[in-house]
Amino acid sequence: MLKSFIAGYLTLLMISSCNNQKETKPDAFKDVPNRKWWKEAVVYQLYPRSFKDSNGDGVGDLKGIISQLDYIKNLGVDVVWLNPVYGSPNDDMGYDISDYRNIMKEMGTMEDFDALLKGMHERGLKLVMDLVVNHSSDEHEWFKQSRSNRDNPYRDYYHWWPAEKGKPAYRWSFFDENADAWRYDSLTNSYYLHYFSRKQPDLNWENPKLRKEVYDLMKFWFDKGIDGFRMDVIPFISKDTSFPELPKKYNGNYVAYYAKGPRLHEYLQEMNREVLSKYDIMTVGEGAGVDINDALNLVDEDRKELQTFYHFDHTGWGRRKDNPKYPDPANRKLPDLKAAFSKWDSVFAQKGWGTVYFTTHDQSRMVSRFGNDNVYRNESSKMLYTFLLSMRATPYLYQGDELGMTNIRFSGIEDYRDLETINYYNYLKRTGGNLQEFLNAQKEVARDNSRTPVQWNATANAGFTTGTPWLKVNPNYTTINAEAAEKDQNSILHYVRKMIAVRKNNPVLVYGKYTLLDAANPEVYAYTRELNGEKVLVLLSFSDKGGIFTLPENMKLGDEIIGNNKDKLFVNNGIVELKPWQSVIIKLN
Ligand code: TEU
Ligand code: CA
Repeated sequence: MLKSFIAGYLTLLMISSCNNQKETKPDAFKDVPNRKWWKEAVVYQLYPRSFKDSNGDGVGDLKGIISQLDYIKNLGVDVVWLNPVYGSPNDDMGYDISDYRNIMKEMGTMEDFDALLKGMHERGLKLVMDLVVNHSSDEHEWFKQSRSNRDNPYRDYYHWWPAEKGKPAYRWSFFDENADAWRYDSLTNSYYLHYFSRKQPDLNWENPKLRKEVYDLMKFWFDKGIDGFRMDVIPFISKDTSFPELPKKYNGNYVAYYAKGPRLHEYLQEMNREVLSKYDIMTVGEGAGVDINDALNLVDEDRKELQTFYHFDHTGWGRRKDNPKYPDPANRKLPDLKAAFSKWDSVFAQKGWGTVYFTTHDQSRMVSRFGNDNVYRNESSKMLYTFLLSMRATPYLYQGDELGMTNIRFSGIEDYRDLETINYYNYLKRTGGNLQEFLNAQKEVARDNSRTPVQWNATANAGFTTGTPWLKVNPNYTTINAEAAEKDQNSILHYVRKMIAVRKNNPVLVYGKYTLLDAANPEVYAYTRELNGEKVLVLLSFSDKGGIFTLPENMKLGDEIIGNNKDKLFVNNGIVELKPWQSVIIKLN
């Protein structure tokens, strides 16, 4: 026993830790064909309400972002995706737009916006805005007109159902307290359609006038110089306007049904022709309801629709299959997570391009959900970034994850600001549901977990605001904050910068072929990436127990490119023993 241990120790591979990767080698990508800047870009998602408040009203704003542009630039990211900053009554925090060509009062002015865009471009950062055109706010002028009279010229900008035809077939609503997407409006004795809240009526894309309005407003922003759009629930824009009962084949899956409208591709091709093709910009569609069979059709270059979109497959991981509003620890099996990401890699293996992310403003915190936000917060955050930045897809990094921010886990309903949580709570209350069970579940699932203010330093309210923040600051800001991370060379923040630089210096991590290894391994996620004869191995422990990985025959480990652990990787007779949440990228000889 002791003898074999010593023998093993002697064969221990000594791998030198990574050298300075900060400077991007200019020629690193020179042999790669069919390059696109948006494939190579690293995107930082910025939720402006919670980023930085400049005037003490408790709400983040454009001037606040401007004050932190160097922080963003220093991460090494290329693109910022900014959540909606347009005119909005904020029923759904900006996803209910009342004025598409203006800036929300709380966020600042159009002058501030122009200054922000200029400041970003001066630093070589690109700006991607949110395009929310499946629905508008009910306070948009179009809707005010539309609902006023059945003969109003704006009537057909939305979907109306005259009450004399009887009640329309049921449609499920994401956010309505009654879970019903048709709402009766007595003003014209009609129902209007809203897949989201009742203050978010769905726009009628059947109407060419509405489509032209959308294309015009897109041009308005492109002409200002923005670099792209993230398109909110874009697969939902086309509807079967006869509104039949939900077809049986969907088996109650409204989201899948909503994403399969009959004219979706026609609209996207028209949008491409009229607008997108005229600019060098990037597009990313929010792919709610899109399955692997539809996916390529949206992003196949030859079809001229979108460039990329993001899927939701891994967001059901660790959640109840029948109702993802509730966590289910039994559904947290690593092989399932690998299968989801591997499946989506294969969809775009020949054509098209994907994205990869863990957190968004709609998902809870990365480290709380996929890592261990307690004892292994540092290691597991770094491991998760190693994954995001070594996949063959455009990575999206969400604000605050680079600091290892965690779920806030509110205990009472009064702390929440998100309508999804509040309206579902009211729905359960009305229908006699289990409120305590729901509140417990929201500690893990609620969208507000990722929307708490960015923790800048250890002063009051984490330096986010001098006033009262619109959503409470996580009390752990006294230790988890940007200022502390900056001073600590071992911080997640420093690692993220290093890992971004590694991606930028290693085209194999962007374009290389992805091959999953040891699919059934319950603790280790292992894969290779391969490009032009160069090959690397990525090993990731997703466990408090670390994990064991057996090297395939003939695999020869070379230099370590990056690792999240100070100690050398332990390799004994072809067996790699990973420490808890350890991650490493190694060259293969
Ligand atoms: O989200 C659309 C979407 O698919 C949601 O169902 C999402 O999965 C849900 O919020 C998860 O709990 C987009 C935006 O990202 C979201 O913030 C908006 O609320 C929604 O559209 C309506 O515009
Ligand atoms: Ca403010």
